[in-house]
Amino acid sequence: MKKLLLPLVAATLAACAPTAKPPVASAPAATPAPTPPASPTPPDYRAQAEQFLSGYNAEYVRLTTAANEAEWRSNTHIVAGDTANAGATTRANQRMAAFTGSADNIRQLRELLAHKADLTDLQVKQLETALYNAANNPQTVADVVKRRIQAEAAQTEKLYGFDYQYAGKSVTTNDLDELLRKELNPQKRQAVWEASKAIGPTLKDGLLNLRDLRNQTVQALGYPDYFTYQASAYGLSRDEMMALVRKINDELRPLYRELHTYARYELARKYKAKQVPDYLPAHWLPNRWGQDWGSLVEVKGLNLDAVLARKGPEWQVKQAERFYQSLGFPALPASFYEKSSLYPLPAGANYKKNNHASAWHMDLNQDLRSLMSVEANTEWYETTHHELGHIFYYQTYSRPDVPPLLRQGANRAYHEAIGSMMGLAAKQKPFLAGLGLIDAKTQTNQTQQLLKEALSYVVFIPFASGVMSEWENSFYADKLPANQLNAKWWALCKQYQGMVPPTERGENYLDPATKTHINDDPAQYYDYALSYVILFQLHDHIARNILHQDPHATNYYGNPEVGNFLRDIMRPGASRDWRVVLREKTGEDLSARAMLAYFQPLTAYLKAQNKGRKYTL
Ligand code: X8Z
Ligand code: ZN
Repeated sequence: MKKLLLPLVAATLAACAPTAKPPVASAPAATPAPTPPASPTPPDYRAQAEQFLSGYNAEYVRLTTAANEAEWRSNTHIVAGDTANAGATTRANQRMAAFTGSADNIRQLRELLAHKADLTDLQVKQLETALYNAANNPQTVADVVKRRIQAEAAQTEKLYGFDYQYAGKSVTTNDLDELLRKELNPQKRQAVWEASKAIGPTLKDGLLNLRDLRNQTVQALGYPDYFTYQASAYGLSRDEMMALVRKINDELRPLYRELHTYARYELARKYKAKQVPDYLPAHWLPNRWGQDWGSLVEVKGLNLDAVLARKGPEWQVKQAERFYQSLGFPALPASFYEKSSLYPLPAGANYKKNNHASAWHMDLNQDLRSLMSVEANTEWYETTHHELGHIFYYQTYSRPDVPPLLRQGANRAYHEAIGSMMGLAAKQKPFLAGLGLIDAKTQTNQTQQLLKEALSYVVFIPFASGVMSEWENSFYADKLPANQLNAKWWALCKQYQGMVPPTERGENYLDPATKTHINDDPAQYYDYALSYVILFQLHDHIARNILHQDPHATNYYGNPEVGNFLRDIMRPGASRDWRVVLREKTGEDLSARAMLAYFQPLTAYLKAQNKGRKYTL
């Protein structure tokens, strides 16, 4: 997702703030109040808040729509040297900032929040969300905000306008990813990997500038740094967030250690290396950042790539939509297909587009769009389900009961979890067999399937909760010095992923900046780590308690109860506390329990495979 409200990073502080009031609208109590003593009428704070919020929400929708339209153009039509789009985006975002961060709005929000006890829960949540948004744009430091908005637009242009070169030719990131999945020659792999990192240094000045501007912006409303600001959307301090992601990483570490050992030996054999390296060379892995190794394993009888190659990219998108519809979600509006940008640009196009998938809630209502470069392969099949998860989330909470300010996920991780869970479910054998994509009678090896899944989902955790979160925590909150950016990155890659670069990567490179989120979704990559934990919690509940199926072999297709379960979570948007929602829907708090249980059967297999091998983590 992440492209909704880029300049605002809207989220809710209120999610975890316990309030004593019942979650009711602003209607007066049904029983008549006793006659009040004759004294001046107390101010009706609920009515005041209602009036303020109705004006605020209307303007918020108007400005968000305009900013999203400009951002959409900036992300789908990038012409080298043409700054018109960046200019328009900057102006739209500045209008948005001038409103959301205005001194007048901040004052009114604070005044109303001083009377929390007199307001409804829904009002408090909206006011707190608006104040959270204000902290990203406070007009008390208007010049800082203005420079940040300009710098963000310029960084986006650089990031998505970059001309990747390999073997003397311009290539897309899809091309590079495909080569990293398929190329067998280690020298060529290294050249591909290096080509994918060439963008890093071009983003360095911009990123350092953005770090300072982002920190200074939120400091004006009392947040010590940008990382703390982002974590506060979960109701967590920076230390609490880091403790949470470290715990998740620790819990999955024993399994990761087995996968790491397994991969070192398997890849050394595959690339005919003389020795098994202690740490995985980054260019051996089938992903630019080593965050997903799923394509290393092909399960006989379950070759999804072969199926998808026959069906084509358009079918993938329609199939993902059909899956959601089968659970009772409505069809996507025609405008989704008319206005989205779903496929790679034609060869020879004289402009570029953002190559990273995203889902957009343009008008906080029914203008839903996705920006992708879908090709017929398993990675895009998964990503399509992921993005449609955001889209159906937007659609589900866009209703009169959810005020525009709260049209967000229960927290950001929930928004990431829904579609990722559907992507997991859409790759399981009974689902594929039910659709006739594979033959149900074909024998497949369940352990190999579980191994393939672990190489995607478990392997992701040290990257997301370790490398990315630690680096951004250190970058924003500890002000990592400019001459240690790359060294810190690779120290974390070694520590968490057990991965090293093919050659020395000095400070003339900036490898973290090759990850889009470092530039344009700052200090929130832990969202994905948390989303994986949540997705297994939801999937476990669906499999066991709704479908009564083995979580490893489910078929959600056509089950309305699964749809109802998901819609119950999605419908309130951010108007309910995310912890309460999780407990209510799954019976447990946020926990890696379900994820660990899912992969537990793999441990014995990996231990047997790794017997006698050297462990280095
Ligand atoms: O960025 C994404 C989505 C868009 S919200 C495609 N993901 C992370 C990534 O690609 O790094 C999905 C999982 C991890
Ligand atoms: Zn997403």
